Amino acid sequence: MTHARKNAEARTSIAECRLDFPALDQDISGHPIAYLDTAASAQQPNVVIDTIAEYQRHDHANVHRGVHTLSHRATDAYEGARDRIRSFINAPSRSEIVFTSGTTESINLVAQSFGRPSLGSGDKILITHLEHHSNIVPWQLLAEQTGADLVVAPMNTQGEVVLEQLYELMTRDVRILAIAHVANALGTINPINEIIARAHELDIAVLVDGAQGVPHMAIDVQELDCDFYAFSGHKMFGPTGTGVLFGKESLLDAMPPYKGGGDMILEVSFTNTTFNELPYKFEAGTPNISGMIGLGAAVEYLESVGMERIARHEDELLTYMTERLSTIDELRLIGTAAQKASVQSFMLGDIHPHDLGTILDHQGVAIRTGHHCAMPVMDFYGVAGTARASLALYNNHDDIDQLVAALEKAREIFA
Ligand code: C6P
Repeated sequence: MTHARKNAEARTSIAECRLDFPALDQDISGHPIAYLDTAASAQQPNVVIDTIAEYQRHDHANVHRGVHTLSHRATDAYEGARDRIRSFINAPSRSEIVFTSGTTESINLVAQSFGRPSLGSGDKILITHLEHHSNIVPWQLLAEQTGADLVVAPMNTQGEVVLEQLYELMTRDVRILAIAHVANALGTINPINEIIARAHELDIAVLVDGAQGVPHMAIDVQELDCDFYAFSGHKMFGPTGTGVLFGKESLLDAMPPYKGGGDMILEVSFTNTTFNELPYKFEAGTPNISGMIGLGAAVEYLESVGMERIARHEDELLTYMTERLSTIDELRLIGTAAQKASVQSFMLGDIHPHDLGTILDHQGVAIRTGHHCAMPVMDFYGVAGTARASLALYNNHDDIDQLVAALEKAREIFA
């Protein structure tokens, strides 16, 4: 049994998992920290920190290159992380797990390698109004490069994609639909099973931006039948600078490399270069070895806690948080979709979100404020930014009570 599994299985309740996260064992401005900013970046459990430190101390070398012991150890640990991640999202093959630096790179890879060679004028790229900039700008660049049109499906005031209109926009000339699993500014869970099935009826490829999905619910890419699924390590308790692109093998196989360099080739001459097999064709240069090993440990940690258990816990907390926030005078909830995960945006009277964030920080409460890299969503609600509290497996009712007390304090200060 590995360290990660022992660690989490020893915890009889999910509440005790908080003890696995050393950053949560500190005071900020004289208050215990209430970390409600996981949607921006999650804290890391001891097992991730320790796994990386162990690797750095004893096993570090470059991967896929050396015949010596350390290089073998590094390669085994790095490729072991790939196997773990494959199984975590139930991908059919390890060839379909491409390591990247994060969701942003995963989406850019698909735009440039899947989209650029095959799209042209008369083609359409379909996205929705509630996307993160990382799932907007790469498609705008692609549209400029290829002459394709970017089409945006609208949202309603609850923060849900208007499905009838999305389906009307799915026409035969749409080549790819890029859609968030969970919207980062609003917490909306899109019904992607149904959306993917509808898209496939028209042969539209679907990329799911899973940055806010993977950390909070069990993902099965075979059951979803998505063509691409992109996610980031640092939102799922792993290190920054790590990410994954799942892609169906038949699609990845047909795509040209995204970047050129070492490790992505079989043979190089000045007249002809042949490319490595999947997934290495897309992994040029020395990768983030320690980061991906750390991400493997994070995945093992998540599995040992149990994704169903995490989803239930966060659901209960989100209901509690929404109820408590609703009792505060002049607090306006932004994003009230019927299906939501882990995130609540809000405004408090006319207090600027950044001022609110600063006052909350003085009460030990960490939230994110601003546009959340989703400016079109902010425009929709007519605000420059919001305050956003986001949850993870390590949060509890005390964190939410501390948030509510700090918001009441902010109201007093601004009264
Ligand atoms: N959202 C947030 O506070 P990167 O930066 O590549 O790890 O992830 C980008 C990204 C893409 N899609 C969604 C839905 C996201 O939420 C994010 C990151 C953070 O909401 C930082 S802006």
